[in-house]
Amino acid sequence: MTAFEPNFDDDCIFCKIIKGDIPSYTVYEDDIVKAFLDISQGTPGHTLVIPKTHVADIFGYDRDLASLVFARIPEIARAIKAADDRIIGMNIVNNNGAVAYQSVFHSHFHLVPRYSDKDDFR
Ligand code: DGP
Repeated sequence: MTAFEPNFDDDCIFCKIIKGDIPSYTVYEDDIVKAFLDISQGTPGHTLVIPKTHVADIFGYDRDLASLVFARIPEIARAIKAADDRIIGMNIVNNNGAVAYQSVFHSHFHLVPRYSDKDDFR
């Protein structure tokens, strides 16, 4: 496996979550990623997947890091779906840059379970 060397930004709220300095509800965690519930639940189970190293946005990934992080997203999505048989779909959203509605500048993927076509999430 590629050597993975975490690098944290002391001012980053998600780096603080990774280090445990800010509490979060962990859905999944390994050496490479952490998945935790979004503080603002678009739908029940709305989860953020983040690399366990500080990368501001999609433009900061090299191929090795992308391979490690992206490979885990389908597995985490499947586990969330398997946890509740009411889940029939999922939006996976990644905002990059303030103009694209990114508000936390540590790259993250929103996994938003869908329960029906009436979910209040767009
Ligand atoms: P975005 O707008 O794509 O950058 O999404 C950032 C998300 O991060 C937003 O849905 C709310 C979530 N968030 C912000 N601060 C915290 C926090 O301290 N804890 C958790 N669990 N989520 C947070």
